[in-house]
Amino acid sequence: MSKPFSRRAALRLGVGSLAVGAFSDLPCAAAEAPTEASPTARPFFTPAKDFQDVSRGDPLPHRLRGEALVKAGLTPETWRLEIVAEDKARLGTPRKIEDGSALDYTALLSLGKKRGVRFLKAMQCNNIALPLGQGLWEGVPLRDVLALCGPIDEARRLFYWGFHNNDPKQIFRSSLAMSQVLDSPPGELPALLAYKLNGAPLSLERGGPVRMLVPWAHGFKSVKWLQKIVVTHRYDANDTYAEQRNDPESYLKTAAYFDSTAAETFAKDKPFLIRGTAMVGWPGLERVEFWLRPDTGTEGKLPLTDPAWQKALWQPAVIDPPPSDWGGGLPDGVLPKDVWGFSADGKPKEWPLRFSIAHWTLKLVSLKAGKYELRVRTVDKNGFAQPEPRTGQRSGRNLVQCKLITVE
Ligand SMILES: Nc1nc2c(c(=O)[nH]1)N[C@H]1C(S)=C(S)[C@@H](COP(=O)(O)O)O[C@H]1N2
Ligand SMILES: [Mo]
Repeated sequence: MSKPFSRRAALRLGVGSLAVGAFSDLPCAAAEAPTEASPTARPFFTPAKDFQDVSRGDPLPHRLRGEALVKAGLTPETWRLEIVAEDKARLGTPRKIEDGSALDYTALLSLGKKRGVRFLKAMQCNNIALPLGQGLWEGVPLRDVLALCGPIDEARRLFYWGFHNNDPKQIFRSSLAMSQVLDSPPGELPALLAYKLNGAPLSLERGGPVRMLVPWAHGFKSVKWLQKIVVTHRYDANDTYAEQRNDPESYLKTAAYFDSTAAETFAKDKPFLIRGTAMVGWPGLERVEFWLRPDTGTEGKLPLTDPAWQKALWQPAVIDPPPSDWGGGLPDGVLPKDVWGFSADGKPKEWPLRFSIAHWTLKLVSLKAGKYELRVRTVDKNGFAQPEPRTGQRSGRNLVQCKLITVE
């Protein structure tokens, strides 16, 4: 586990205190809290069309138009969700296309009027470092939809997939344990069927009319163009991504990323800002911190076994406060009152919120001319710093990034 830069470490390095600005005679730098308004000017929500897209299909379901879209059941009028049982599992009232009992969009939205949940979430792919986009999502808990089909017997997992051009080879599947679906703790975000993003109906590009949304997990659990749910007696995950050496549950990890890892040059004697994003995973975010040292000429490569990691001097970065204008195309730029994690006065109960991002900023001052390696990392609320203790990257990219900086 990682401790914050300690008094003992300070003494070892010959610096008496942690006071900001105390580092000017190290080869490193001093950090100051940024004062400019600019760091918060970054839009917090991503417009739906600007999310990085991770979609399979030939043709891609979100490229279908007109009659093809109607045939695919991907318009609000034609969308249907089948909910059936397989194997030994049983459902009291399965919902099938063939007998007209499949759930439709109107029924889902009217359930949403009673049970709907609004919440912030960043979509992050386990194979891509930076989150793909973040928004205000709205949907209805999967458990409330399933309750329409009860009683449920002998079901251990729930499998689901979406439109796939009616070609079995194109199915993109995911799954949840029945207890993850039915027994999520009250007050915690459940798995949902999402039909709105940033106050607008969920676009086809983002998986509309309805997509699965698993708030705590990497993107592959959040299947787009959702059309089929199967409760099963099987106990194993059948996720398409489970074949890629990752953890099929894939809870989001806490990690910091530079907005750009590209090498940059700055003018001496002028403070400069470095910005980035922190993903707040299941273990929450305690702090973001940085380590600056003279360039060692390895293009920023530093094996995890290198003793330099143990001696690193980590200093705090500044996490941006909640924005007042959330951006992203939200009507009037204002959050609705009933967003998960916010109190009645419209303020978040804690910041940053789990499963969403925080922006962070570094303001570096008093740097001597030279070349530097800059690294940032998060420490989660369990006291674990990136990437410890897990170094494999198949279940989320959380290696400590490095950015090369030249001051001249
Ligand atoms: N039907 C379907 N759903 C899918 C995918 C897909 O290829 N097909 N890709 C998944 C993966 S791997 C990710 S990371 C997210 C990306 O969501 P986005 O395209 O809305 O950013 O969607 C998930 N849902
Ligand atoms: Mo993904």
